[in-house]
Amino acid sequence: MSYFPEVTAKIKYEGKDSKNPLAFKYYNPEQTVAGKTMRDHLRFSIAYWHTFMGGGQDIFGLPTFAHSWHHSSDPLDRAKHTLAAAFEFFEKLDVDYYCFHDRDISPEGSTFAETQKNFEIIINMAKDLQQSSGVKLLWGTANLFSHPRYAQGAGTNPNAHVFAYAAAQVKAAIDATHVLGGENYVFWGGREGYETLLNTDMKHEQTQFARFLHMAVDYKKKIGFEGQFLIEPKPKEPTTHQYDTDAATTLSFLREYDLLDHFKLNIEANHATLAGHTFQHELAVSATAGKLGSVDANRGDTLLGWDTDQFPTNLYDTTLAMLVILEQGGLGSGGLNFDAKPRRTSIDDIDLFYAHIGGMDAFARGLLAAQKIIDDGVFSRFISERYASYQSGIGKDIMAGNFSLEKATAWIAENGEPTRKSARQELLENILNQYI
Ligand code: XUL
Ligand code: CO
Repeated sequence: MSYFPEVTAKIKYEGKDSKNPLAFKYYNPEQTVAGKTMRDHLRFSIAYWHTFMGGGQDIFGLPTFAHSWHHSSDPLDRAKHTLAAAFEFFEKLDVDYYCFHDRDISPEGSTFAETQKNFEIIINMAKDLQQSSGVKLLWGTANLFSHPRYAQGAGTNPNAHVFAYAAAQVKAAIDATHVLGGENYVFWGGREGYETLLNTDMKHEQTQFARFLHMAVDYKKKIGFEGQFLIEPKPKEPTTHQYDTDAATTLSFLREYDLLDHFKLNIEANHATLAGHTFQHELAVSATAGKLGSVDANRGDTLLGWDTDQFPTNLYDTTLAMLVILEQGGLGSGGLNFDAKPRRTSIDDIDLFYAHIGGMDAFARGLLAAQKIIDDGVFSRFISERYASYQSGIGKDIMAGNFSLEKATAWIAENGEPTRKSARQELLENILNQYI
């Protein structure tokens, strides 16, 4: 049985002049770029929740998609069909990785035990499908935000009973990720934030959230799970104030609560926009701290201002993102996970293919442009010259900690006014355009 009968073969690279909508124009998985295949550079991953569980619903409207794998009225049967459709999709799109939440891959039961039973059945099936297809798990995570019990948070819930429920759910999700050989495990603080300080003890919530994460770190060590723990910053939606607002805030939280050694960040493009930053900024803040672990590749719509989770198509964004990724030496155990959904008007199953093909081509072009920028030393040469005064004389003393306010006063008395230099922004932007 096929869920995607219109796609009769694996999607292939046909080059930029191809008119075939079911072909890659730029993503050529086996093409080598700076000693590594495009496949290994980009490590594409499919987000289970959007691609297979998304129905096209939004806050004003009902689902618009009618996927064949959702037809069964029995939740577990539906989950099995969905999993089979997912692996057919991974193989036809020729993508090596996927990501899931516990509650999108398997249904919530009427008790905790029944939920765990469902999860176990589906995880066993996923294990077999991974083995037969060679597709791997980039990361697993727990959905601690959809169920009404989590309305006031999970690790930050004012009720310890809810905290315990969330902790038990995370244990099962880490176990599943471990069994499936997941390369990472993600914590997105869905409802870990607050709406009003009139009912919130902020210090308490942050401290209990840190306890939650420490418990996960202890458990990871105990079972020998080698995957990387990741935190995914997001500034708002669903709560007004999220504790993991952006990369800098999250790094500071991890440092304050002695968690920094155990986590890296999963940076999502649309979350960066919502935080009032560029995607490149959030990637660079993480990479500068040695903490850029993985990427949720999508884009927002600045005219709408909410988390639209669109597929990435902007070549400036993909090029500048790949520049940061290449400069830090690649994605490591992370990947480019398409946390993105087709618009609710793109109602056909085939639209899922078009959407992913476009995103993959956009990142392939970003990779090629970024590598050329690096090879030509375009910006790196300018930047090192811009800071050259710190290589000798007083600059060297400043960086070595051998300067002081008194020395500065004496030195300025002798040397006077500095010579001003242009930062050349427009020229550099013109040069960037030559590479896009
Ligand atoms: C929500 C979001 C999540 C995380 C995983 O905005 O991005 O899907 O990626 O929980
Ligand atoms: Co995400």
